[in-house]
Amino acid sequence: MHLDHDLDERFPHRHTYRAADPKRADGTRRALRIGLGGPVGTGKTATVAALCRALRDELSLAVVTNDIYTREDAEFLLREAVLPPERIAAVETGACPHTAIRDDISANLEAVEDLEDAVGPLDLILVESGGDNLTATFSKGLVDGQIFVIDVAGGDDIPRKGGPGVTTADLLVINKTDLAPYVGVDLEGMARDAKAQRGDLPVVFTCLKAEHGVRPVSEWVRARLAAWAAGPA
Ligand SMILES: Nc1nc2c(ncn2[C@@H]2O[C@H](COP(=O)(O)OP(=O)(O)O)[C@@H](O)[C@H]2O)c(=O)[nH]1
Ligand SMILES: [Mg+2]
Repeated sequence: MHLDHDLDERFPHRHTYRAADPKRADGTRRALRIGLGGPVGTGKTATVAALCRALRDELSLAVVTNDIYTREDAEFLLREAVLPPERIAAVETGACPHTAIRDDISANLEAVEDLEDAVGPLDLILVESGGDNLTATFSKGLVDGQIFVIDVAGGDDIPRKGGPGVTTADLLVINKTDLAPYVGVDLEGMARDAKAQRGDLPVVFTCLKAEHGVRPVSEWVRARLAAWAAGPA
């Protein structure tokens, strides 16, 4: 019927807000899936690269990147050799990048599941969003936790402006602290504004240009993994 068809168009079948099953078909606990969102250029790919370098010796990792029309982020990660090539998958989202992580997540789910099949069992899969504005969030059907990355160069009013990424992400990363003196940004003010928006949800400041600059994020990921592994099998 006409009306049903309209509904099908608006709500594709794999559209879901439910958390994906935490178990594999064989009953073991599947990889923890962490999404990284945030505006273009804030340092999502740099964070993914640094996390891979920090964690790859102790964990079995894979990455899914989302680009609008290209495979640029995946190609950067391949060039940097942060992981073996078979552990990096690219989804070309076309049109609107946040649709592919929030509404019709089927291409991303397929990429995640294919990685588990091809190189699993995996401990952790990082999913980088194509990046757009402050409204991008991941469907809970795609990831188990989300990191939102903003940067100092975007201005110190970003935390105050809020939006679902800033207010509800499981971890807010404020990157490029090295640029603060050049752009006249007050980091303490940013921290206060972020706290006002987020209450007890964690906020970390990073400078990925510094050695071990990703450590506050990798420590958060380790803690999430420990909690995930301790969950029911
Ligand atoms: N100065 C500075 N530049 C950074 C930092 N982190 C990332 N960048 C640079 O910012 C640019 C955008 O980073 P990228 O990870 O591609 O951003 P994405 O679009 O969010 O994935 C690149 O040129 C990075 O080298 C940082 O902490 N400080
Ligand atoms: Mg990127």
